Amino acid sequence: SDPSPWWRDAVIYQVYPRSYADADGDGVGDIAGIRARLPHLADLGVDAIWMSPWYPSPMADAGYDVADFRDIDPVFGTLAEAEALIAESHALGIRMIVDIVPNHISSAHPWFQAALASPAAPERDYFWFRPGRGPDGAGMPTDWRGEFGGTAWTRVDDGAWYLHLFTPEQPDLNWDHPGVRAEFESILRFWFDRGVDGIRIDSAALLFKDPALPEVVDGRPHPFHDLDEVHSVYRAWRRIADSYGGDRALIGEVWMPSVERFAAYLRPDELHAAFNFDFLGCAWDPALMRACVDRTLDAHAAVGAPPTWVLSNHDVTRHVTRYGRTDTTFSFDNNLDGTPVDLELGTRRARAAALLSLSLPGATYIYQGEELGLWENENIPPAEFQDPMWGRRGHSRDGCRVPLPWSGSEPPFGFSSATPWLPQPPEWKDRTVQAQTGDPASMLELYREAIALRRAEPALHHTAMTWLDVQPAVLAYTRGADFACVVNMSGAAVALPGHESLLLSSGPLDGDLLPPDTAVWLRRQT
Ligand code: ISL
Repeated sequence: SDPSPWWRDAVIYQVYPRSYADADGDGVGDIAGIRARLPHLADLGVDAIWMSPWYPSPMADAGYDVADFRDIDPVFGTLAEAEALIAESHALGIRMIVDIVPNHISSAHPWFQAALASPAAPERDYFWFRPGRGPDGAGMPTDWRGEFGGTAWTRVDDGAWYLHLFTPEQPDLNWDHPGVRAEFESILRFWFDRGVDGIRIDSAALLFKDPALPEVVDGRPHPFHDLDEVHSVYRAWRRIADSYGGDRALIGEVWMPSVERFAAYLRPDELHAAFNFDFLGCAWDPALMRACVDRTLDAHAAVGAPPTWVLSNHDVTRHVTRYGRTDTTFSFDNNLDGTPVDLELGTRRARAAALLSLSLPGATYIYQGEELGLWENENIPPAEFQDPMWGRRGHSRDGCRVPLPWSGSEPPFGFSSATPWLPQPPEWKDRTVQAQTGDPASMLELYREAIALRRAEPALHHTAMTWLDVQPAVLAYTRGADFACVVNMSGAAVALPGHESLLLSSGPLDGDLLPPDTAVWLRRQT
């Protein structure tokens, strides 16, 4: 009933706990490190933290293989420390969102261990165990391909196969089983009872499978993606969230080719918000970007949900690198084809993109390190890759997961006293928090200033945006009565539209001209 709940226009910062800060000196980030570095997030001015998984896990998929949703992995700390972090964040006015992974659990989870112990174990029904095809059952039950590439079935000692859309260490749960529903509803309550303000739902459109296990055929309903039954789960979760007083948010990771199917998740009785992968995947191109913004606004307006703006996360190539690619091809994935990357260009565009994503209507997500202008580490030796996607798809997500540089002039840059779990580029010496603090030209000070202005600027809260016509390769729009954002995506400098004052600029101006790949926030004449 609050007309402007926090999740509608929050700035939400994704903490990837392995790589934020390491207090205990094992080379892996931990909760004690996050607590010690909480002032960084308070100075940045974010409204909320989204914590990637911190639960006990064999770490086959960096913690997205959860063995116990009600505790904390010892590498990160203890449940008591997590509770202290939630309290300390709240004391700073920062909300906490935890990550729940409902499609699968770890093969080390007691349910799966019990299921393995005997074909007759009732726990088998929590999963998708099936006999194989062929006379000796040696053929996989289906030809489904896993989400990371590779096969989606693994055979156990008694001859049965189980389904895993990700790695074999992540068996898929059977959501037709009432025990699975009950367990996750209880897990939601467990974290809401500990004061968390929201839940990020991993792979939210998976969960259900067509029990007939048909093959994937173009033009036929997909057997395991976006089945209608999934909505009943989120309706139940919404009732639980609402029972906590109305400001607990459900935020879905919903990758969906169709805007309509995507919007079906965003309803007053389902999810509050979902990540905008359309925007994340958009190339630095004015026509594509404008069309993407329009699609986003239309789709969300139709269902009354807040748009979200996401530039990077722990699964995709960092956007300094994406925007720095000097050809027009575009992909989330690593630069497998060796396309040249101009990091100076990428940084300039990332600065402009920050002003874009922080001034569009809705909520904005920041992936840790983006406020430092970090680029993808494309020089990690394959022998050091940790990501299971590497072995299955020939692509590693490790380059965007590298530990943050805090201080000093060489690795580990204050992240740890030990060697970090992934190598940091020595060139990050200019991108540490320490090096950037107080430097008005730095990415960090740009983010701090933009977030502070956004917070204080009434025109940036609960107002619509209207395009301003400058020229086709310039994205310009107004918010409220007197605020404007202008992003020059053309190859030449353009005249700024008339304004009363300049509020913020992503880079140096050329007199009254806005150089290419530069953005400004303006106070307009009224
Ligand atoms: O990573 C991707 C593209 O590079 C996506 O296809 C990703 O696999 C998908 O968005 C699901 O991601 C989430 O669940 C995975 C986990 O590995 C990812 O880190 C997580 O964000 C399995 O839990």
